[in-house]
Amino acid sequence: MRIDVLTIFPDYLAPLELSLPGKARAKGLLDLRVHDLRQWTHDRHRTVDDTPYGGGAGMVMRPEPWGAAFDALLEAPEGARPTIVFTTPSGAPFTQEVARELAGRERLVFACGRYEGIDQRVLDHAASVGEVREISLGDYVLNGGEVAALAITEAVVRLLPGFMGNPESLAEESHEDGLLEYPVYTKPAAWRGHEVPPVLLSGDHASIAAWRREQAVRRTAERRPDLVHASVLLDDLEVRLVQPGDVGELYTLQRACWVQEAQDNPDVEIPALGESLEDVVAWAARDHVLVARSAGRLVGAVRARARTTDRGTAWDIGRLMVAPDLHGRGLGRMLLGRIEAAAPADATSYELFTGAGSLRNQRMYKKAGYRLRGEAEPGVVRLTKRR
Ligand code: JD8
Repeated sequence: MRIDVLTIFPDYLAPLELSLPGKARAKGLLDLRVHDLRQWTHDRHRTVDDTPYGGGAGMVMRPEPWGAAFDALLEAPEGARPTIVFTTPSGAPFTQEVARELAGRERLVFACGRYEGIDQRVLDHAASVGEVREISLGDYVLNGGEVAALAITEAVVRLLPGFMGNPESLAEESHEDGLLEYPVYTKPAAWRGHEVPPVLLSGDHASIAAWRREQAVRRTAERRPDLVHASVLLDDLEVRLVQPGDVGELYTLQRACWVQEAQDNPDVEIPALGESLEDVVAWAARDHVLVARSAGRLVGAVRARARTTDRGTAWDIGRLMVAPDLHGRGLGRMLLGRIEAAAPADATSYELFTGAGSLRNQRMYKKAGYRLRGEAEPGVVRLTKRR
């Protein structure tokens, strides 16, 4: 693989000389070249930026140096069609899947911007000389694209065939099987009063593998429910729209799940406990209702409906329920993610309510990005999240 990096701060990419990419180069797996963009300027000040058309703060990177750089780097028509990666906060999220995809390319060219960004015509032009990918490292703002190019290069190069001593180890990694890493330990078996989990000292490989999987599922459910495919949480879990045949179980599950709410909020009237079967039939037909089923039983559900406000459409989420015996597996967080994803395109916010005394629920909602918005009525708190 050949990788070219275009930047006005070439020293920023010096770490690529070290560690992984350094070894890949030694193994002849990687031809890595870092270029100072200013070599394609022709004025005394080697200018790469100018003021933005339309006004506004900051400076924009001029197109000419980029055009000249691409001309120089891509002049060999017989060369492999390059994938030109613009690292940008407005790009598609970088993931292990994208890393695997890029690792299959023969040639990558990283265009690292600075200032307020690169003149858009550079990206439009680049599409005529290669495949253009706009990729973001994550939802936070950096001062330039170099850090992202560094990270993406490391994630890609380590996937190059022949690079990892034991390619098997790749398969077990986070994001490779959709789960986060399980906790790892090494000697000594006891350290400052902390013991290594006994199963890891047992030599029972089946139990060790089961423990590691259980830990990985638990961590993923708690920290990254968005990564959790339903079937990971419960072997044969199915999530789908409610059907008439579910409503009896839905009524029963609702009554079971709101017992805890009544205990946590003794002075609060709980509508869910006051509803009849007919009431549940009515809202199951009116609202967008998802149910989760496993092993032939209804194990969870959630409903939502759109509400027009003066600040756009709100997606009112409610009746999020998980069978009490299945708490702690991330089912609630997964259902919350699913119902959010089902919101209409014009929804601008999510809104839900829970008991002021339902601290476990509130913790889960806050972890999911919701903010407390005070008491909607005595003993009931309102939480919202911008979409
Ligand atoms: C490229 C210029 C700075 C960004 C005004 C601050 C990636 N995940 C990511 N966060 N930030 C970047 C990134 C930031 C960049 C450039 C990538 C070029 N900036 C700009 C817009 C707001 N300044 C990134 N990948």
